[in-house]
Amino acid sequence: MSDKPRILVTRKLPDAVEARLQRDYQPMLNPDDRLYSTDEIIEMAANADAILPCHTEKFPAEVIARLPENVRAIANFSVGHDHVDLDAAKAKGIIVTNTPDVLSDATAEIAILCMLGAARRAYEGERMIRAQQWKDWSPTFMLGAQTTGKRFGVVGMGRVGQVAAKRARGFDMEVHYYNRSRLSADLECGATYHETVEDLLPHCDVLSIHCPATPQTTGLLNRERIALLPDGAIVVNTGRGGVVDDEALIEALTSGKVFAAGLDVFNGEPDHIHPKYRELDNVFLLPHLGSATVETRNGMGFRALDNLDAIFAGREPGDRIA
Ligand code: 8YV
Repeated sequence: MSDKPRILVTRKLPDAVEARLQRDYQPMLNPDDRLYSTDEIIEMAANADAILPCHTEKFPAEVIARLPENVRAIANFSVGHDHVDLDAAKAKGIIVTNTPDVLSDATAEIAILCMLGAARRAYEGERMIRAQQWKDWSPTFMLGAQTTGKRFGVVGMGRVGQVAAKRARGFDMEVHYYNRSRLSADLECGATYHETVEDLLPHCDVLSIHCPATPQTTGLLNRERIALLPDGAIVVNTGRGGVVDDEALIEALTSGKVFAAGLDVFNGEPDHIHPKYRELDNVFLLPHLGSATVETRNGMGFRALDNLDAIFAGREPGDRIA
């Protein structure tokens, strides 16, 4: 019998990642990519030394409590970790890791796509052509908002926020940000720091959300804060849906207070997002594609495996979060 560690892999991962798993571990793979129930995960975990989940599998305290003692680690295939109760894991002695850095470029690309898609009315244009409704052109046809030279405001200037800001500078945008702590000058790259979200918002022609979902950031973009944005601002969210109060954003999109929004993440995703988003023309919607490139998904898998390699070699994993 092999003495290689047994890894419960909850979702179908890229081929190169699964090949490395097969080489170095005894993986329980999910070739059909079926979404497992919590009960199934608990049951399969009886034969696992570690679990390699995605954000689609939830580990609140009550699930962590039910995990068998043989589970030594949860090596996430994600940078976000709002799906895992870190305190509960720590209390139970389960090591938790994530996959930072490797998805910053891909997610920042999607932020810029969301910004431009929203600002330049990409959804309306796409739909018009596909529906054979493009009949005319005129100087006042489908005018959008120009972003070049405008102000790009970032909430959450972590790794992804910093790359998004760098890309926005490519559009000559002036970068403003709020972060729990101010960055050093070399990371700030001339961006203007605001000590509170309230201070930042009036400076955002484009507001791009990159902070993690925490109890403190839940519903952060609410009615009162939206009122602080300049009229006609653009809202971009590639972080987590929970940071946005959907009713408030939809109200602002309907009134025109917010010109348009580009959203890659949602409350209730994938199939219980606010239905009104589907009806609005001034939203550019993507199904959580932030990290969805071959390079990045391989990078995330390899990073999760690097963490597992360290754990099972008795070393400290590079991306330990609990
Ligand atoms: C991933 C993400 O696709 O890593 C994250 O936090 O939001 C996504 O880009 C997903 O979480 C994978 O589990």
